[in-house]
Amino acid sequence: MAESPVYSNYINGEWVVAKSGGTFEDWNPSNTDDLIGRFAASGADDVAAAVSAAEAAFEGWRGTSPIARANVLYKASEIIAARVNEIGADLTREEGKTLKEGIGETGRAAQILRYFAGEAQQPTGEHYPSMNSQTLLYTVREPLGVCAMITPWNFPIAIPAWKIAPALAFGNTVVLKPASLTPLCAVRLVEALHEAGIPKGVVNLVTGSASDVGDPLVRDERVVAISFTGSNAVGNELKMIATERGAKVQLEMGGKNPAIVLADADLDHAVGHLVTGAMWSTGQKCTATSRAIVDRRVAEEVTERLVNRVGALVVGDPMRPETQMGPVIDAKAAERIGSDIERGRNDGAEVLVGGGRLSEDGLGKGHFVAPTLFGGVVSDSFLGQEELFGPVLGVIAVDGYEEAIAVANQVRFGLSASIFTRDLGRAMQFAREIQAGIVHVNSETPGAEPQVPFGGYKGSSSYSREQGKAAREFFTQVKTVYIDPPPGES
Ligand code: UN1
Repeated sequence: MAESPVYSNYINGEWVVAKSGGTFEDWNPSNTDDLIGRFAASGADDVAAAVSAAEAAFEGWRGTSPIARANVLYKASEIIAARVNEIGADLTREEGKTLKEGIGETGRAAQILRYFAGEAQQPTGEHYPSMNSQTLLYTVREPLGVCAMITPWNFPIAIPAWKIAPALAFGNTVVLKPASLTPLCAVRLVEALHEAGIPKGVVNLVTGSASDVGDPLVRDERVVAISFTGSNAVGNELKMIATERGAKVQLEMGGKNPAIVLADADLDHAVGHLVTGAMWSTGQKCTATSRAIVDRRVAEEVTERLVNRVGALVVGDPMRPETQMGPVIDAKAAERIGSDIERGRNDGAEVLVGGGRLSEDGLGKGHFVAPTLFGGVVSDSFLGQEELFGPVLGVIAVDGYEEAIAVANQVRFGLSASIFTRDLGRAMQFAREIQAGIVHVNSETPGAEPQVPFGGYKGSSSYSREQGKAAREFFTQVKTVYIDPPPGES
């Protein structure tokens, strides 16, 4: 077997091995013979060194002109854009989404950096009238300090970019702990920032497990803010630990996203979006469509079309251009999704397409799960309530809009939601009544443009929002300044 590359942490502007000297392995989910590389298996000492570097760099970076900060972000975006095919291929090899999606996500990371280069140059305060006509009264937004980012494997470059870019734009310094299943994309992002001239200590990368790296990072008193995307179980625990010591916390967690199809919808259009919303990226998006809530009058027709479209999806090696759906992230995920599907079946829902692992036709070396369609899902069941985080879509038939919206809202999550209809009034009513942070009319539930806020209602988030102007709210604090002229002068 060829020697696999070894990647290091990035601390204080240098690539350094873990203090313990240990490494962990990163494997290709499509091919269990393909070892992508070894990464630093870091611990509390490495975290402490990274936080110290970020702390020492903070005064310099906050004092750097926002225009200069913007230039670094812009340059990093250009570097990533120039390497989009190369990094996109790394992403696909490491995460398993199709090459088109891997390249698309990398382009999105470049776009996010470009956007926040622009944001860095926007006004950050407001001028107010004062009770005293001589007083100059204004607000200014200032950075927080050392921010930690704990990022998931499913968007291994876009999510680190959308957390790091605003943090840096507004003058904070950063320690990134990426998911251990996808550390290579984090390395690629940090390489771009390094080459773009980010000063030493401003961005630091520490790889390793949640317990050895995530935990000490969250507990470090010098880390003043934490932005996390991942599971509800981890997010809620993190929040308790961090808020207890007074840190600012932002959580992006699960979804059980509904797409309502009313009887007047363009069914072909709706079904196309249901399939891509549920199955692209192998359903591993927190914004993926997992419940098709369909008016009973068209349920049979929608189901029939879904059966055809889901059944025709080309599953396989995500590097091949004809592939539409790759593997899930690892063996554990494949097993869990397999048993969740079993549970759905035992609850009485009917598997209409797929329904298990795929290992024939050369797929035996990867973690492949068949795109799966369930009919007859009951809202109040495991399949109707729980996030599977895999390529599984359930159809719930309902009697008209009123039942559809009630079912749509009957879950503990509220990230994104769609409705398909030609009735503008209904669409507007849906936009008002749905309990979700992101609402789509006549388009799929996933998707997040960098210039608008991203986040969910209820159990999906922690009330704060990412991206757009909302990112500024999280990564800054407000200072209010009253300036009066010295006595005798006016
Ligand atoms: C998208 O829908 O394109 O982890 C982005 C996730 C979300 C990002 C979704 N935080 O899936």
